[in-house]
Amino acid sequence: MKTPLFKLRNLTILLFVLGFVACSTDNDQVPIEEPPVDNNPYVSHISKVYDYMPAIGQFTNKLPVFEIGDTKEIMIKKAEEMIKGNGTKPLGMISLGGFGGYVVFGFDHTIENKPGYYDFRVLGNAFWANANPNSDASSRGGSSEPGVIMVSYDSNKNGLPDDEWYEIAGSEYSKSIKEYEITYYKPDPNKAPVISEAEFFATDVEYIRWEDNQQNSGYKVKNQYHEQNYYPGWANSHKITFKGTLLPNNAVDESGIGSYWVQYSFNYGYADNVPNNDAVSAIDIDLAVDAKGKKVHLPGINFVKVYTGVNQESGWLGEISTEVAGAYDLHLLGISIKTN
Ligand SMILES: [Ca+2]
Ligand SMILES: [Ca+2]
Ligand SMILES: [Ca+2]
Repeated sequence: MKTPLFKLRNLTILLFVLGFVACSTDNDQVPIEEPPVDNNPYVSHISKVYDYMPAIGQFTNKLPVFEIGDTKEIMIKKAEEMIKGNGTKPLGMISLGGFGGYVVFGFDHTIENKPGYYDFRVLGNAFWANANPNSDASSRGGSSEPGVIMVSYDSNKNGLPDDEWYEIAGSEYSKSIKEYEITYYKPDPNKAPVISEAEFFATDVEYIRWEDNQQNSGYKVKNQYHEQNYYPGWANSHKITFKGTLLPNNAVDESGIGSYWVQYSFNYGYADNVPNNDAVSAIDIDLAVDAKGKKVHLPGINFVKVYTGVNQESGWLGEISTEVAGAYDLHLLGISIKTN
């Protein structure tokens, strides 16, 4: 399969060039030093993918491709092939689907937590919009699909991710809902699709039913751009539940008529939130907190889990779904970004 460099929706948003530039946000908590040239598409220090389960999404079963008969183990291997670097061939990309879809990977060495410096970076496919109809926008936007990052140190030294996990407390940590839970129900392929004039892009506005633990429920929409099954093809159960920290919605219909959606970036601390060569995509291990929100100091990390952190449909752009295209150790590459 030829790996698409961009999502179709990302390419399409580029066609909506209207002549404004989204304003940068002023925030003294974000890295101020730009990294040297480091957007090398060949570098990832991931050595193994331990787990992969996307949620519902327009790229689920496509990135990576699911073929009839593929087991979860095969899909994990396919995900690994995409995001494990070998230094010679370009990396691929995996999609995590909507809220909760995740990947767990590890490195062949401990990424050191250098005091006062950002330590690693998760690669995604975020990019800034060329234009934004809202010239008063207070943050940078375009295609930002923030994923929550969790880290773990191999404290029992057995080479396996069976140690305690810590969340990287990004800029939205205090505004997020902890212990959020969402359940998606497997769609019945024989169900008659529901069409809505308002959602011109949709081929079924009641495609996949979902319920969360905050008394919300709704449907995930199927769009005309992606016709495959959006429910993971290897998941046999009639429903699938994901848990985690829910970030605020970040997509806004800036046109007011559904034609121009901007997915705004958060200030710091997430995957697939800003472009890979932007200093804000760097992560400081000292942002890690335990399950009670208490700061922890880790000597380094061996494992990372990334999951889609937002539960939002952004019109014809589809659901907010984090992509992962690798990860690397900033220190190993000689990239030095101070935390203040
Ligand atoms: Ca650090
Ligand atoms: Ca371990
Ligand atoms: Ca993305």
